[in-house]
Amino acid sequence: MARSKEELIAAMGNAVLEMEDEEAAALAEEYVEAGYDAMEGLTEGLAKGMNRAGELYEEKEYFIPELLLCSDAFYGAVDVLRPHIQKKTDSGEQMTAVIGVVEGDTHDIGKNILKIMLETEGFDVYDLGKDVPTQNFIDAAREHNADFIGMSTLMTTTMIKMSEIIQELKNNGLRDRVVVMVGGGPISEAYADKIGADGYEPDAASAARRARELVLAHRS
Ligand code: B12
Repeated sequence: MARSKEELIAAMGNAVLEMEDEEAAALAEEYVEAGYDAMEGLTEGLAKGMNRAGELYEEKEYFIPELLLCSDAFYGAVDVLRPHIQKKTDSGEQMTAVIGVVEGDTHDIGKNILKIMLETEGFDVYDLGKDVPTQNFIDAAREHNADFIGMSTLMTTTMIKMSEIIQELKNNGLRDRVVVMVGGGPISEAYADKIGADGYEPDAASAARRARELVLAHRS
């Protein structure tokens, strides 16, 4: 008998957690073939499995090699789901985002989820990758005439780079042209306010929705 959406979502999360890359991809195939919602499979299944792996790392049950294998399983299954994620095409607005993980930080799983969510909300996304020098954010914002800049960091030691980028946007006369959001584990609304960002959200789905609202409000 075909498995229910909830069963497959739970199984995908477990496959990520258990580092079973082939199983995770096969479950994702079964999930999309059954016609279930791909976005929900990503946020409720795969991402939750990755978050749980993060908790096990904090509890010293998993270590870096395990996390890398979990992220391999995560990405393999994301590749299966990604073409099936519905984009909002009704907006009619053309919006451009530049995103990246700040210099010194190579944690990019959250940023990669943000990219998918922003595309879903109708943004054209230029992804600068991880460990991105400040100047690259400035150059990309200018080159692509960005409406939105999203910066990510998971480490307290690299948070300062976000403030540096905002300062450089000001120095280059670009700050008023773009909406800036910040996110990642150690970031908070209070920190976003302190450094003069326009917003913060704790997860990528709400971040992308807020990005869209802020960009449209900024234009009007
Ligand atoms: C997975 C992981 C790794 C993986 C990263 C794989 C990869 N490609 O990303 C590996 C194993 C490589 C790794 C390496 C290291 N790690 Co690590 N890692 C983690 C871990 C366990 C989970 C992070 C994660 O992926 N979470 C899942 C994703 C989905 O969540 P997320 O990134 O927060 O993203 C969500 C939101 O924050 C939001 N979001 C993200 N970006 C943005 C941006 C915007 C604009 C918005 C609005 C929202 C938003 O949306 C996302 C989805 O909903 C965390 C601990 C933890 N529980 O967070 C430690 C952690 C971040 N790592 C840590 C450390 C120290 C390291 C290392 C230095 C370890 C070492 N000694 O080598 C290296 C880093 C090297 C470097 N310079 O970058 C520390 C950081 C401590 C600190 N100073 O703050 C942590 C907190 C663990 C700890 N408690 O010590 N790590």
